[in-house]
Parts: sequence; C-alpha cells; structure tokens
Amino acid sequence: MLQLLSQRADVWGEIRLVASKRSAGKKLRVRGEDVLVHALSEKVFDGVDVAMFDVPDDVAREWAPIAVSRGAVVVDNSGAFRMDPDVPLVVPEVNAGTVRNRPLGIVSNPNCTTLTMMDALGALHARWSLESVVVASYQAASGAGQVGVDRLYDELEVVAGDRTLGTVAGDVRRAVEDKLGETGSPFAAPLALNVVPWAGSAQDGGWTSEELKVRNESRKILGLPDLKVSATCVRVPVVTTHSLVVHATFAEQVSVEEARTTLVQAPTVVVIDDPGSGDFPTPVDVVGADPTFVGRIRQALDFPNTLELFVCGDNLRKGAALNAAQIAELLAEELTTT
Ligand code: 2RA
Repeated sequence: MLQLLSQRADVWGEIRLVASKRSAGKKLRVRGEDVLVHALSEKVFDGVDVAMFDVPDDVAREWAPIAVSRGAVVVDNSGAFRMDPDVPLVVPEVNAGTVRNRPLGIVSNPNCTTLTMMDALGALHARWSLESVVVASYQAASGAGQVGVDRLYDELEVVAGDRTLGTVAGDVRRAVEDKLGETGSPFAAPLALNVVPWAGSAQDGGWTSEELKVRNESRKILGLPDLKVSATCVRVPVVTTHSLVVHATFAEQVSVEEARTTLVQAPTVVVIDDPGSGDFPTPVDVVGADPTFVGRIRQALDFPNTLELFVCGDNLRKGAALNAAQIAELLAEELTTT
C-alpha cells in the first residue's frame, strides 16, 4: 500500500500511518519521506478524510465505526462489512457508482480471489449478460499473509536438493514435518511440491469461506443476486499472484474474437493469448503488475454460450492494496468536487 501510494498520482495531503502499539513510533517510507507510525486511538482519526483499513475482521468491526464517527470515510479491506447491504463492495472498473451509496460511511474492498477475475468478467458481462460462472482458483501463498510466504520458502528449503521427494506417498509431508514440526503452517497440507484444495475456513456443506466469498461477492459486485457461481479454491506453491480458471456462461453465444476484442479494450485488462508461441499469463510473469492478465480464451466445446479463460492477477496489488487505493481515489475526487 505504501509503495502504491508513493507511485500513483498524489491526490493526498497528509498521509497518517496508524498501527497497533507494537509498531507505533517506527518510521515507514511513503512518497520518499520517513513517516512516523501513530498508535491506534480514537483521536488519531481526527482530521482524516479517508481511512484505509487493512486489519483483521474483528479490529475492523470495532474501529471502522469509530473512524467514521470522527469524520472519516473508511475503505475496509477486511471481510467484516463486505456483505452488509449498507456497505458498497467496489471494483472501480465495474461498479464505481456504488461508492456514493454508503449510509454507514464504510466502503468494502473485495477478497483477492474475487478481485482477480472481476474487471475481466465485468467487461464481458457489460456486453453479454453473464448467467453463471464456475471457477477453480490457484492461489498464491501470500494470500495467507507473510506467514504464508515464510512457510512456503521454509518448506522449499526442506525439499530442495532431494530428488527422491514426491515419489512416495507421504514422503514430502514427513520431510516437512520432521524439519518444521507438525503445527504452525497456515496451509492445510504441505505446499511445497504440492497443491492443496483448501483455502479459508470450513463452512456448511463442505464449502470453504473463500469459496463462498467468491460466490457472494461476485453477485454483489456485478449486481446479479441470482448469478449461479460455483468455486473450488486451491492453494499452489506460488509466492504472489492468484490464477483462476473461469468457465463463464452468457445469455447468448460469444465469439472468441469478440470476447478477445472486448478484453483488449478493457483499460485494466491485458490479453496474452498465443499458446502456439507459448504466450499465456503465468504468475511468475505477472507478479508486481497492476492489470488483470487473461489468456487461453476458448469457446467451450460442449457449452455453446460458454467461454473458458485463464486469469492471473497480483493478489497484493489489484487483489488488495491497488483496488483499495483506487476506491480511496474515487472518494478523494468526490470529496474535493462536492
Ligand atoms: C487468500 N483470499 O488467498 C485470501 C486472502 N484474502 O488466502
């Protein structure tokens, strides 16, 4: 977030940094300057127009209303308010107008997995009505935070150099658990040399919280409360950048060429789709970039109104900080023109 605020058009006056007592007193670099970190308190929000929250759900639930009561509009990156009907859930390329309808003074930033496909799907939906989406995610370790990144690198160190690992059931798990212990991983199974079909917490019916977020948030952002959505969320040994396989069905047949043109024309989407030359998006080529990258665009052979897409997006940028910064910029524009 600090890097993005330093790189984007500077629409801000003071940027005040706020954190828990543990970090208060540190200095962090923003816009080329060292800025003091203040401890969280009610008074720290006084004079703040836009408060960008990147905290756990319970902290957001407690402190967002306090920031609003001190005069700020909150942009919240947690899951605390996303499905509240009085809180807009905003992707500027898709539903920027909803940001003005915020009776609680809070605007929510979607989950990174939903965000990875939203500007591409939004562009296609605006042209051909979307009827259903079936998604499989390939989620990076950094979706689970720094602890996830550290765990992935630690596991990779354990398995590096042993060319026998991954050939006998349980050998990778034993190697990882022998070195790193049986607890302490944010992942439900070893991630090195593996894929793990689980992200988030357990919900009714065998679903995970992450899968339900993809369904519920997509419906809200696209303004399609009855959109049929089914997601399976999978963690893969990638550091940063989520990928999604999207099976999107529209009200009418969509030609691949027209879909490609629509995606090419979408300002924040980049199409890389020449598989014959080995050109398609992959996380290691996309990480650190702002746009959503789309490739492998195909007409589903047995589903006439359905396109298959492979989508990659940096889960820390568009999937989190960038989208939040874009929302804050919408608010800044509104506050300076009204
Ligand atoms: C994950 N989507 O990747 C979550 C983070 N918000 O774990």
